[in-house]
Amino acid sequence: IVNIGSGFSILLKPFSTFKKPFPSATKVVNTTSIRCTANDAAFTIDENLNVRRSGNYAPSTWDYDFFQSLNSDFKGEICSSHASDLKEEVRMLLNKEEMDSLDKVELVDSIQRLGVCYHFEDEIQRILEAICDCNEKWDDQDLYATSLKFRLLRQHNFNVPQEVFKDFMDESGKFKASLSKDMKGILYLYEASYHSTKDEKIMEEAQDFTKTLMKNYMTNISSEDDKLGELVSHALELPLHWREPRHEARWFIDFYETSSMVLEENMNSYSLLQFAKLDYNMVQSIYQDELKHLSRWWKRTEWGEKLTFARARLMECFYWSVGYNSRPEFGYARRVLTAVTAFITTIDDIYDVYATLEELEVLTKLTKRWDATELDQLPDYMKICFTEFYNEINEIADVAQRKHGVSVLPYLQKVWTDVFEAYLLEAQWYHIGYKPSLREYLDNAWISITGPVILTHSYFLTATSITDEALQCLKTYPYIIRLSATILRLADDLGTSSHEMERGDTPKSIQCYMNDTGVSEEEAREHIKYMISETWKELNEERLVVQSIFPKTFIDMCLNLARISLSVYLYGDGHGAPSSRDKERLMFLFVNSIPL
Ligand code: LA6
Ligand code: MN
Ligand code: MN
Ligand code: MN
Ligand code: MN
Repeated sequence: IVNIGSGFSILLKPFSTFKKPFPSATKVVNTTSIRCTANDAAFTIDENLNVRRSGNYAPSTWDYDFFQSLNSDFKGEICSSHASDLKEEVRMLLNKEEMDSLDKVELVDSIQRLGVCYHFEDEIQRILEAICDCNEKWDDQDLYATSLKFRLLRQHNFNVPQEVFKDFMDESGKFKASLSKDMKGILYLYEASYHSTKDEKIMEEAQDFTKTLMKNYMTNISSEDDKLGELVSHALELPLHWREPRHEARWFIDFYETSSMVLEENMNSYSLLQFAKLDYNMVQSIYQDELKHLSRWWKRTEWGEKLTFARARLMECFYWSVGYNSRPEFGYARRVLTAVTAFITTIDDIYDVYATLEELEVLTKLTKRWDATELDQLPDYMKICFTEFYNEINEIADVAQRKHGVSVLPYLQKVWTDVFEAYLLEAQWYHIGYKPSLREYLDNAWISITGPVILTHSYFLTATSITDEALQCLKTYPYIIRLSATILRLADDLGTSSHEMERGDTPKSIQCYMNDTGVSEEEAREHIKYMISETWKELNEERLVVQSIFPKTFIDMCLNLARISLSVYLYGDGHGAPSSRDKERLMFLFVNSIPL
């Protein structure tokens, strides 16, 4: 069914004098009326009688002048020397010998949640190794301590078995009912349970048990000003392990400051908090410089004026790139990945909305040959887009080749052409009204959501040295890429498919599952969420499997791609149709500093 040639054409009912897409089309397969349910401005007819649909996306909230006006006080010598003093105070705390192991792991946990653990990786590693080495007895600790240690160790790839929780269970394999009084312990067990792999029954039991208790706790909460309640509801929204770290840090800094965690007499946590705030603001000022640079690039492309049908989302694209890797030293990677994400956004709109099927078939063939001189065969808007696109990607490949002495372009070419083919297949499905099964859809959709593009570029942008083994593995897309991309796809479908269906698009995972099983949309959405959590378990497992092949930075980026997608689509379509909450989040991240 899907192998339709370029002779395919559709007759428009309300405009039946127009033949679409090309006047030369000869074979009329069927008399089909264009679905135009969104509203009456959802498409236009161009001078060659081609139907040009519109995604009906709003213009960007952020313009060039706004980016150029960004300004921060948190740069310069005085600021960095203050920060390095505070940093040494925190380091001394971490190195303190007389601290007991629970206090130490609590400190590590706070440092991580406050977003500054990247400064203390060696110290943290040593602390966790010490806990493993001294074969601490797990059985004389309470639920809170056990859960916290378990989570930290698993976060850092230490092998700690789920059986450490056996003592909290009764003979029938259920967690003891008496634990329900210990809400802090329950919360920490809940967070720990997200570090499980697929067949860990104790962890699964732990998650069901804690989730129910936490939900009850929230319905019975008595005081507005309940700090534990605040943590519990935050955790129920998304567990820590799934959260995009930078936004989480911003949230936690506020929480930490107003909770009893910082008592006035506790100078230790006071310097930690000060350090976290200052570091946050200093890194934010680096992001602002990157945004200024990027907005100059974006202006130079003139896509905003020339490709008006597409979403202009520079700020949102930048947020994706911070999500993949927020470290200050990865500025070049972020700039490239922001541009890549902007390409994806525009090209996706070309395939999904604006182009005719015939144009897409020609385009997909040409991009496979990767030859800019052939672009003449394409309509102007495609020429504008792909001239810039080739230049940038070739340049990225050059930079990587100069750095590593490896020919990188073939790898980039392959991921992009795979995406374009996946895009084309979806466009073909849409045009003939084909309804794939969920399985068939996902086999294509983890590629069409561009997870492989992002992660392949990420590898070349961040690896300190490139190995043959990693290259071999990248060529056939390691499973970890598929897992991460699957979460991205499912999260995107949860956030964007309502609008996509309204506008007209191929069925997405929710609709495919409804077609497969006959369930309601609500049930299908629950199923997709369940699939996300099952995929996370595999991701937890796979990150260990590929440790010997890929650098830690790359593996972290695979997990972070899953995290940033859950974040962007948490309140709806935070990429295409950002809500006021999405905009507020971007203000927190990139515009407003934290008062010291
Ligand atoms: C998805 O839009 C899109 F363009 C993004 C930039 C977000 C995901 C991509 C990354 C991580 P849309 P479709 C770069 O929901 O058509 O239109 O595949 O994607 O559902
Ligand atoms: Mn860490
Ligand atoms: Mn789309
Ligand atoms: Mn698409
Ligand atoms: Mn989508």
